[in-house]
Amino acid sequence: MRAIAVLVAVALLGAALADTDFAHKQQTINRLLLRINDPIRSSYTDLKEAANTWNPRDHIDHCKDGGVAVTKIMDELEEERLFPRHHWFSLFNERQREEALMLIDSFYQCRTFEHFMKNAAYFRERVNEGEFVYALYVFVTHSELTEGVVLPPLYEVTPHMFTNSEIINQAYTAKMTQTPGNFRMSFTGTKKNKEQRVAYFGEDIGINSHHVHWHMDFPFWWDYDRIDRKGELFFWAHHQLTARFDAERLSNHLPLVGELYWDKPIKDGFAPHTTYKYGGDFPSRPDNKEFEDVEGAARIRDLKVMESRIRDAIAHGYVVDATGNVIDISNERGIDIIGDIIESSMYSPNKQYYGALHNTAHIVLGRQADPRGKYGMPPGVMEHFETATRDPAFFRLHKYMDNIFKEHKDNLPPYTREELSYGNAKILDVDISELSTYFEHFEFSLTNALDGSESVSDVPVTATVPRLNHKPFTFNIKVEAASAEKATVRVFLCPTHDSNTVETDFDVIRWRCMEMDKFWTQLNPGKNEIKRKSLESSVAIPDRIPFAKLIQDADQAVSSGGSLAYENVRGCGHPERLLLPKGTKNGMEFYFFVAITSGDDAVHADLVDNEHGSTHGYCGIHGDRYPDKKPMGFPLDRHIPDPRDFEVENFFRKTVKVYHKEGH
Ligand code: CUO
Repeated sequence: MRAIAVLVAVALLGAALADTDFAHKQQTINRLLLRINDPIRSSYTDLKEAANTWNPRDHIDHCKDGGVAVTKIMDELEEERLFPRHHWFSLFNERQREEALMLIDSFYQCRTFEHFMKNAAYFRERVNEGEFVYALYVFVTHSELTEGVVLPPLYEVTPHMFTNSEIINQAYTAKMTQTPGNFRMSFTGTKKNKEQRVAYFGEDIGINSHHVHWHMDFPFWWDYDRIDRKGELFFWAHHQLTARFDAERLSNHLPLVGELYWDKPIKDGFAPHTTYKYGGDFPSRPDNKEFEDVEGAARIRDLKVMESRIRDAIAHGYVVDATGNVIDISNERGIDIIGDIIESSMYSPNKQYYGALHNTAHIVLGRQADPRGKYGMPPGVMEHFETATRDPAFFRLHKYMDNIFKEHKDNLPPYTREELSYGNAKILDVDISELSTYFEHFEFSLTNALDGSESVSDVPVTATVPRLNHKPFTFNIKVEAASAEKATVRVFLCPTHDSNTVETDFDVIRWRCMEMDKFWTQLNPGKNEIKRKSLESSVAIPDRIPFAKLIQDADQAVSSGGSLAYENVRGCGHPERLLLPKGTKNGMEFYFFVAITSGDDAVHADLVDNEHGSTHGYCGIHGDRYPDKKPMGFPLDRHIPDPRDFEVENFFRKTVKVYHKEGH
C-alpha cells in the first residue's frame, strides 16, 4: 500500500491539450458521476451537448463490433423495455443486471475515449441511475481507455447506500432550509442487541467500499477474459472478511459467528435503518425468522440440493463438468474451481448441476421480509454488495460457505516438513512496535444524496461517522540467511483465545488468522533485518480520495493545462485503518506469525522492487497474475495434524497484545 495519490501539476506552456489526456478523462468521469439523479449540468458543455444531440446509432462504424452491442441497448431503450430512472437497482435482479451488462458491452466496443464519453453522456440521461453507476464503475475499473482514472468514493456518489435514513432526513432538511449541516451517524441497533457491538465493522463505509469494489474487480458474471484465480480469490477475500469479523467479535466479548442452517431460524434479525433514494426503506427482518421459499428466486430445498452436490464433489475429490468430464479437485488448484462453483461465476464448470449457492443465498436472505412479494418491498441489504455486510446474516452465510471451503482444504494432505522448511532462513526474533486501536471521527459529503438545481447553490452537508483506526506500527524480522536469495515473507495475526478464553490448539486457530502482509525481499548472507510498516501492507489501501478533491484536481489541471496523475489508487483493498482488529483495554492476545519461504514462490520476477499496485493480498494484481504461486493462506490453509511439523526455523510465532484506547 506504499504509494498514495500523487498529484503532478506541470504547466504545459502554450500547449493545447488533447481532449483525451488523463486530466480530461478524470474530469469526464467525475462529471458523469456528479449528482447522478440530476441531468448533466449545462456548464459541462461537451457532455451536455452529447446528451442532447449525439445519437449512438449514428456512430456505429466506430465500434469494434460494428455496432452490435450499442444497437442492442438502443433497441431496448427505444422500445421502452428498460427499467425506468428513479427506481432502485440491484445487481441480483436478473433483468437489471442484463441491462447493466448491455451498457458495459456497449462501452467496451468504443475504440476511443471520446466515443465512449459521448455514448456514456447519452445513456446517463436515459437509463436507470443505478445501472449507469454500476456499468461506469465496472468499465472504468477494467478498460484500457480509462487506465489510472480514480473512481470517486461510492459513499459520496450514492450516499443512501452507506448511511442511515436518519442522516438522510436531516440532510434533506438542511438542504430545504439552505442551512449547512454536519450530522453524526451512529450505528444501527441498541445496547439490547449484542450484535450492535460489532456494527462498527459491518457498517464501516471502508469495509463496504472494499467489498463492493472487490465484486467489481471480480464480477460473477465476468466472461470477457480469464481473471487469474478468481474463484480462489472469492474464497480468500471472504474467508478473510469472516476471520476479521470473528476477531472483532472476540474483542467485544461475543462468540465467533455461527454458520447458517437452512433448517434453523435465522437467529439475528436486522433493522437496517437505511432508505433507497427511490423505492422506500430497506426491509427489516425479525429475530428467529424461519427460512421461506422466495417466489421467483429459489426454494430452500434447492439450496440444500446444491449444497449436498458440492459437498459430495468435495468428498469425492472431483467435479463433473457440463459435458460429463471429470475434473480433479483434490489438489491445490481445486479451491479455485470450488470458488467458481459456489459463487457461482461464469467460470463454473457446471452451473446447471452445482447451481449458484452463494448468489441465490444472497437473494433468499434479502427477501425474507417479503418472500412472496406480497408487499412489493424493494431488495434487502443482502442484495447489494455495498450494504450486505451490515446484516449479521451476511457473516452467518459466509461462515457457512467458508466451512464448505474448509472441508475441501481439510481433505488435502497436510504440508510435509520438507514443503514448509526453507533452509536458507532462520528467524531469530521479530520486534513489533505497540499495537493499539482507537475510534476516531470521519467526515464525508452527502451533497450527492440531495436533489440539486443549477440555480440554487449547494449548501455543505456532511455526515460524521465514528470509525476504528490504529496507531501505525512496524515490525522488524531478524533473520539469519545462509546465502543471497530472494525470499517470500508472509505475516498473519491470529487470536489465541476463543470467546470462552480457552486457549485452543494451533490447528484450530490457523483458520482464524488474518493476513497482515505478504511481500518479497532480498536476503543477504549473515544477519538481516527486514523492516516493514503497517502502511506498506499488501492487503490494505489508504483512505479514498474525497470526490471534491478529485473534482478540484482535475478541474485545476484541465484549466491550467497542467497534467495530473494518481499512483496506485485501487478501489479494491481492505481499509488500512482496519488492519488491526479492535484491541481491549488490557490487551487482546494474538499470535504474530511470520513465515519466510523461498523467493521462488513469486510469480513475477520483479516483486522485490515492484509491488504492482500493492493491494494484491485480497485483490490480486489488476490485469495480471496473482503474485504468489502458493495457495492463498499458505501455510495455514491446510490441516496441521502434528504441530511439531510447524516448528521449522523459517517460521516464527510470538504472542502480542492489541490494546484499545478510549477517548483518543
Ligand atoms: Cu461478497 Cu457474498 O460475496 O458478498
